[in-house]
Amino acid sequence: MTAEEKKQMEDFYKNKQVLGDKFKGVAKGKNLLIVQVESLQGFAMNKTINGKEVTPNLNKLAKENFYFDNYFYQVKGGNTSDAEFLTNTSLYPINEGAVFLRYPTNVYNTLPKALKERGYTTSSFHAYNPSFWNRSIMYQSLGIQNFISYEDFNLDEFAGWGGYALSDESFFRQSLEKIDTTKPFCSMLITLSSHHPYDYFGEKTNLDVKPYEKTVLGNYLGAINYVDSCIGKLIEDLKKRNLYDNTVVVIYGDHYALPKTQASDLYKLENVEPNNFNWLRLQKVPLIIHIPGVEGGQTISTASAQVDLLPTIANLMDIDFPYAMGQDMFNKKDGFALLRDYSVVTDKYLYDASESKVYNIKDGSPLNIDEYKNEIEKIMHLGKLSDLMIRKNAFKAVKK
Ligand code: GP9
Repeated sequence: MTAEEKKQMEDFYKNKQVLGDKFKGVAKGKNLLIVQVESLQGFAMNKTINGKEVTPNLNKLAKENFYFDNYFYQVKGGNTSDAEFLTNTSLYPINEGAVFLRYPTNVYNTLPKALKERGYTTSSFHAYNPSFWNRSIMYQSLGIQNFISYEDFNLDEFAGWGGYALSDESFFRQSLEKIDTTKPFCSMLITLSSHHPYDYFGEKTNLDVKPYEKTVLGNYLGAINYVDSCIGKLIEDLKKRNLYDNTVVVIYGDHYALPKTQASDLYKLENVEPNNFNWLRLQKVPLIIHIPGVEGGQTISTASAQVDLLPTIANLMDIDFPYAMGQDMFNKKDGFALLRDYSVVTDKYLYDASESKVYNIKDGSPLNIDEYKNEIEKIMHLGKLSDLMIRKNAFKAVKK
C-alpha cells in the first residue's frame, strides 16, 4: 500500500463512530446460528398467493423477533460466497470476480476468528463439493475451524438445483445433529434447495401459484414455500434440543432470486412498472434476528445491507470489532446501503448508478443529482476503499 492509501484506510477506521449502545452485550456468551438461505429475496415475505402465505414460518419468526425489511444484498461475481464473505468480514466483496477465488489467502479480520478467541467452535455447514467457490481454502483464512461439506452428510434426500441438492429438511436435521453443543458454537448453515432454476418442487409444495405456474417465478414461489417449511422444522428442532433459548439465530437471504432478464413476472406480481427504480428497490433480502431473552416483535426499516450484519452481531455479543466497514443496525439512524454496482439506497433517495439518476425513495420521482452528489460519492468511496484493502492485503500489514 502506498502511504496515501494507508492513510485513507487508517482515517476511515479512526473516524468510525460508535453509534450507540442499544442491546450492547445482551447476547454475550450465547451460541450463534447463522442460516444463509439460497436466493431468499425480500418480495417473498408476507406475500399471499391465492389466499396462502408463501413463507408462513418466516413471517411468524419475523413477527416474533427482529425483522429488517429494508436490508439489501451486496454480492457481485461470487454470488453465494460473496454473501458469506460479507457476513464473516464486514468488507465488500471485490467488484470484479469472486473474492473467494481471487484472494483466498489474504489476512482477514473475521467474526469466526473473534469468536474462536472467546472459546467458540466455529463451523460452516454446506452440503456441496468443498472445493466449490474455493471454500475449503478460503474458510481457513476466515477462521472457520470445521467445514462440514457433502462428504460428511448422508445424502438421503435430494430437493432442488435440478435434483442435485440435499434437501434442506435433511440438511437442517443432520446439521443440528452434528453441532457440538458442549461448548459455545458459531455455526453457519448455507442452504441449497432454493437454488435457481427452482424446478423440483411439484410434490414438495401444494402452493397454488396461478397464474405463474410453470414460470420461473411460479417455481421459485414453490421452492421458497418448501424452504420455509424446512425453516419451521429447524426452529422446532432447536426448541426440542433446548437450544432456542440460548442461541442467537440469524436468518437471511444471500442474493436475488430472479435475474433482471427474468423479472417481467416479478413486476407483475408486485404490481409495479418495469423500470430501474423498481428493480433496485426490489434487491432486498430478508433478515431476521432472534435474540434469546430479548423481546422482539419489531420491524426495523432503516436502509442497511449485508456489510452491516457483522457489527450488529458483534454489538449483541459484546465483541470489540474495529475493522468492520458496516454499521450496527440496532444503533444506526441514517440508513444507507451501497450496492455492488455502486447504486446507493438511503432512507430518502435511491441513486441508480447505471443511469446516474437520483429518485425519491418514496415515490420514484426524479431528484436533482447535484444536491446528493457529495454524499453519494462519500458512500461510493467505501466500496472503492474495501476493494483497495483486499487487493493490497491491507490487514497483513496491520497485523505486523
Ligand atoms: C454451491 C452454491 C452455489 O456451493 O453456493 O450458489 P450460487 O453461488 O450459484 O448462488
